[in-house]
Amino acid sequence: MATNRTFTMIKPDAVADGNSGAIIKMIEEAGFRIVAMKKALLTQTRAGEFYAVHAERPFYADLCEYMSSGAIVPMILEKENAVADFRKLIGATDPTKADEGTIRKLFAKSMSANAIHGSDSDENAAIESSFFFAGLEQF
Ligand code: DGI
Repeated sequence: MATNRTFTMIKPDAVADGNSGAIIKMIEEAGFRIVAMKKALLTQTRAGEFYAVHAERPFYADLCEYMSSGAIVPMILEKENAVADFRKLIGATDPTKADEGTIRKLFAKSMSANAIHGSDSDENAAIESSFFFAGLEQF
């Protein structure tokens, strides 16, 4: 299977709770290599651009407010089958439905404050990675 990349960000609830280190440890132990990483703060406008696909959904305004409420840790990750394997590692969007041992089961507080993002396709992984990182920041 080919090595490919996915994009993730540790969300404001998990960063504020001091769970970034534990989450990064789980990611590395699951075999992902960190290609790029930083700490960032989104404005509501930038959060809205990132989640533009959800613009018509009822939770969109709350999502943008929440995603700009505190620092996040965006990362690009590399592994064989990265997108699908990372979605498995983070678990379901709704933490009450997330499997035992997943990042969301362990760290998410609610459907909105669900600790971590993971791209849902190779195409979106590339778009989301370039939203946060220039080519020269990827090693
Ligand atoms: O790829 P995911 O993050 O698992 O889920 P998604 O791309 O469908 O939605 C993006 C984020 O939007 C998700 O992590 C949390 C939020 N969200 C999605 N569906 C709902 C929601 N928030 C609320 N409050 N209610 C929803 O139904």
